[in-house]
Amino acid sequence: AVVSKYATSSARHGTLDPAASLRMTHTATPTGTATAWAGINIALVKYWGKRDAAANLPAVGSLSLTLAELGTRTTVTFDPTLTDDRFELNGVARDDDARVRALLDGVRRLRCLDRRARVVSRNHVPTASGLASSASGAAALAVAAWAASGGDPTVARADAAFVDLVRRGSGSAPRSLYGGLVELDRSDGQVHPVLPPEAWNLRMVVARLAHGPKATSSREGMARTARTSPYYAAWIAAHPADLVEARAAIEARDLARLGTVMERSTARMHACMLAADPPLRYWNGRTLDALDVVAGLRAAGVGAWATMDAGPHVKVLCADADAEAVRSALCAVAPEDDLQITRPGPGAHVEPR
Ligand code: 2P0
Repeated sequence: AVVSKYATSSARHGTLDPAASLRMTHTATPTGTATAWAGINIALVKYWGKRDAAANLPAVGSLSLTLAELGTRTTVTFDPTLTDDRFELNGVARDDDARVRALLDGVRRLRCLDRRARVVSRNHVPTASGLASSASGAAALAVAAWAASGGDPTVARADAAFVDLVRRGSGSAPRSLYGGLVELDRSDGQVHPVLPPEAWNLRMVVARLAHGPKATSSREGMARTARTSPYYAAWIAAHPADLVEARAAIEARDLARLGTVMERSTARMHACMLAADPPLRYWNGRTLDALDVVAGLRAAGVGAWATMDAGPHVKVLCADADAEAVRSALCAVAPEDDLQITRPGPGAHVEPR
């Protein structure tokens, strides 16, 4: 039998050897296979920039909403007959993906396992387009691999060593480990649930405004911004106040206040990127058209606030009751197939076989 000796006290405080707390006391006879779902998360207060590239520690904290309908489903099988890891994404073999290997190696290290894995993953969101598929991808992979090794992911997500592993996969991925509103702490790169998905009737209307991958990866974009943007120091300095404001808005369930700080954080992040050399512009013309639509909705009394990440797509935060009005207004800039009303969703979890 698998005996997982999970000494949470040392792990929680991150003092002793965090890896030791995750190791199993007996040789693993893993359940072998597990499937996990992770929703994408959209930052309301943005993360952009790293204070430690090796550990992928963020230069700023962040606060996000995990979504129910968009995300990644991944099956991991630790297979004793394999001599190498296998990875398939959306039906295409990508065996040499370095981030997938690194994440699997991390799970093997923490779980004292040496079997290779077969990983089959599907994104229910456009890949690498600036719609956060790297976050849901890393979270789903980590949770599936952890469960396939016989571990309990709901325990692991509170553990510093596991979260470090997920964050190395993608800086925003730990936020997908929890549902609803989630905060990632700058100080230790750990993640904390702020409000469960059912606690507030929020909606995020997603407008997909381009097809195909983005030109510059977030990782490269962040490095360039930190190296060349004269506004980078100001972005870092002004950022903590946005987190304080967002927490207060959530506490008060004040959507207008939360939407306002989200738009401000978005504008400051993109201003900082635009000042990089060469400039980093993830928006396209339709991004601006969508922002005009949102401004028009607000002028007409509809509570709607927009945000953009490392891509041209616009995500509009609103109340449940206004979501249909927002979606239909956005028909002016995108075909119906590229618009979706999404809800707050659960954290990454194992799905029943
Ligand atoms: C965010 N983004 O907070 C910000 C806003 C994009 C813009 O986190 O290099 O895939 O793996 O840490 O997490 C996207 O970047 O980058 C991102 P790495 P990640 O959601």
